[in-house]
Amino acid sequence: MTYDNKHFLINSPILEQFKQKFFKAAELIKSAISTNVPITIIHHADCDGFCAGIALEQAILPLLLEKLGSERSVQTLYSRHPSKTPFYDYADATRDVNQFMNNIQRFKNKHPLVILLDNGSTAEDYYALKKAKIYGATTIVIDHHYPGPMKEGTCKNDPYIDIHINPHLIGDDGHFSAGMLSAELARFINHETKNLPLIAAVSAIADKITGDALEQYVHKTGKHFHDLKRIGHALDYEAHHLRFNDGRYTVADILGAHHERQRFLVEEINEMLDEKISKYKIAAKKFMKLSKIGNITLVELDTHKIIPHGEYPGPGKLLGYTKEELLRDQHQPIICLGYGDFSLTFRADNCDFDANKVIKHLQEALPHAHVTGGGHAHAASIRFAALAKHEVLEETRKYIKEHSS
Ligand SMILES: [Mn+2]
Repeated sequence: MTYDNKHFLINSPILEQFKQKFFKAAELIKSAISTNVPITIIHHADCDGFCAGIALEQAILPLLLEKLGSERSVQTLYSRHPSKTPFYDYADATRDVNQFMNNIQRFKNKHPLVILLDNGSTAEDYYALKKAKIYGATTIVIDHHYPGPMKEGTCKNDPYIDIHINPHLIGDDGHFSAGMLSAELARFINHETKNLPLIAAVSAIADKITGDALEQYVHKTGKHFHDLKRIGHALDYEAHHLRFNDGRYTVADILGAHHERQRFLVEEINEMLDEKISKYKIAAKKFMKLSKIGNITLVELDTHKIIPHGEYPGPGKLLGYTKEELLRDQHQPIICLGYGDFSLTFRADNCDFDANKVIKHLQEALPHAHVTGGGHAHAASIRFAALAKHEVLEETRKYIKEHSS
């Protein structure tokens, strides 16, 4: 197999360590296209997930169209599904297996290639992944969430993943979003894919990624950080309303496919959102509880009682805005807990807080609370038995007091 391009968009020693995996993933996707293997992309329905999905879609669709000759035929062999959960949900895997088994029976389709983006690495993906695999799907996972305990660069889900790209597997955390990794892969699949640095940068800013890699993408876009952030904000709002729809046209427009529509979808929508969010911030400020643990500011907020269920922004975003509002300087240590009746969201900055360790502790200390979930060290969310809410909160405060500096 030859490649149109052997280099990444940016210089990154971390990406270099993965290069062979990127080549293999590109090869697998290209060979799926040339041998009529159906391709299903599943991605988290947030800004990062959509960016990852659109990057690969824009690389794959032109090649599929060239191979099959008509948009109609493309639609029989390609689909993309946003996932409301930040993991491959068992319900979604059930839908996918049912669909592809039907298509194998009815249309003599081949077993599909399932590509999971911004999803797929964590313990919560395990059963869904295994289900797709035992029914014959080939799977690629591009994720940046913590995959749980690792041994020699592999994790629990690996027996059910054909190619697994996740920076955690080589000991890196926080410098790559799924959108960045997917933009790089998109280029290896189809080097004519447009807007990739912008897609990478927007996804990363939305996911609070920092570091040299992000700076290189931002530089390549020729745009200001602030403008890229607003594109991400608009995309996040679009994703919220798309729910289970793939947003093939509007998301691509937000990311620069159509300038006039982009102006509406990004500029006007951001103005409206700024106003809406500033009102929610006033409410958050009034109802949050502040305390001090050493030099850390601890913020607690009943996020679910400020914004009506299902409206934008969701509890995690609201907590993020509250945190930004409280950060007087960029070095101030802060931990925010946003709770509902059976969920808790963590956001932290400038302290060595690791939400995944808190979660592990809660699971051991309160087995009856049925704590599930995870995410990143500084941004994660869990669910628990509603009856255990007070205990979960109390144990979390206790843990933070004992472990934070
Ligand atoms: Mn992400």
